[in-house]
Amino acid sequence: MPSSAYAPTKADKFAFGIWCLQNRGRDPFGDQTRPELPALECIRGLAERLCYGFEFHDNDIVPLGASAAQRDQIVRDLKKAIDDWGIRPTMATTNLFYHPVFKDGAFTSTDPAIRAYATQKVMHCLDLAAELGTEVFVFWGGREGVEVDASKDPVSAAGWFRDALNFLCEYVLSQGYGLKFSLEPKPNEPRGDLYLPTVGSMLAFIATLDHPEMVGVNPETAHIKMAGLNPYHEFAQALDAGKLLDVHLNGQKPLRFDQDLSFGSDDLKEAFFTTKLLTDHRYEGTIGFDAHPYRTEADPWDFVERNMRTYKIMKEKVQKFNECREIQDLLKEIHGANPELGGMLTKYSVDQARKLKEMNFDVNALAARRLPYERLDQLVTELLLGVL
Ligand code: GCO
Ligand code: MN
Repeated sequence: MPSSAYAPTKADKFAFGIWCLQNRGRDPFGDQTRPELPALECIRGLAERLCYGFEFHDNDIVPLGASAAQRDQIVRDLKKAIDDWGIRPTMATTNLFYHPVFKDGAFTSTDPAIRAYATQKVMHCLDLAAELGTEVFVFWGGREGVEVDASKDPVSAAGWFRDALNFLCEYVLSQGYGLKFSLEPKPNEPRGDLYLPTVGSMLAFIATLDHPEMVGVNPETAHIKMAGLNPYHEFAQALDAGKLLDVHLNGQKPLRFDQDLSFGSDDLKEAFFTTKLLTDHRYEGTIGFDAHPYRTEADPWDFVERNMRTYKIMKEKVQKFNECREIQDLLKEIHGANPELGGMLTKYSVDQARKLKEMNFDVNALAARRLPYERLDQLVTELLLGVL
């Protein structure tokens, strides 16, 4: 297969956080290993590689403390660049974690002034997002958590978080912005424990908001694996709830610090099933990557290219899976038992309940059915190894 077969196109809807490209290779034990690229250079590089969009924090674009005039000039330059280069600002988010003011949380700080400041900072970022034509607005609660449980009651913290989101939903509505919120769960890091650690916790929390219809979830592979969970299942839960507004794809070894590896670099099978989920269910949002280049890289461009390329290769593998005769025959067999009972539980009625209670099941016969999963899984392995 020629290498160009996997070249990205705008129709793939790939997007990268510009903070991923700006990453300087700093970690808690070592200094930066490469220079930080200016935002516009990141955006131009993405556009040149036919990336559909970019994602940004307010302060990736407008430095904290910039004057109104400076902000306006930056936004004018950015708008021109976006038009000239044909790339979209697909997702915006607020940096509520870097400045020391957020050292004990933003919306969940014990200080009402800090909660108010955080909310005000988001309002400015919402204005920016609306002005640039962004559709999805993410909240990643990087500092919304604790090390010391004695310091605050998690129920109060959830209430403060809820108040802020309700307030901000009303702000979006009152301004007539067409923005949707998307909450990004993470179990820990940089805090010892973060509130709302999984897709399930986010979905339950969203149901308690005043405008749940405005709020979805932005799951990230690495965050899921840090909790030891299965990304395919977590993404699926958000999708099943109609809440998968956007995604952060990357790679991660389970139960470790946040590694932010490239998509598929750690676990090809997981990358395959994530791609399969998004493809089979016709997910229409952007394919966002939130990872960073290895600390040993001099620039981010091999990193950018490999993430998109792996996704496209996986998409081809998904098509092969769906067309492979042996796989499909096995699936037909696996799903083919007792078709006459398939609709048994889809609609309740008194009659149906009586009928069910009166049924006799030959459980030994049911238990005896062959489920050829060794062969099925081997076929997936061979597909991924390129020999199928
Ligand atoms: C992380 C997060 C962040 C957020 C981003 C949006 O590093 O754990 O993934 O990258 O996605 O900052 O706020
Ligand atoms: Mn992320």
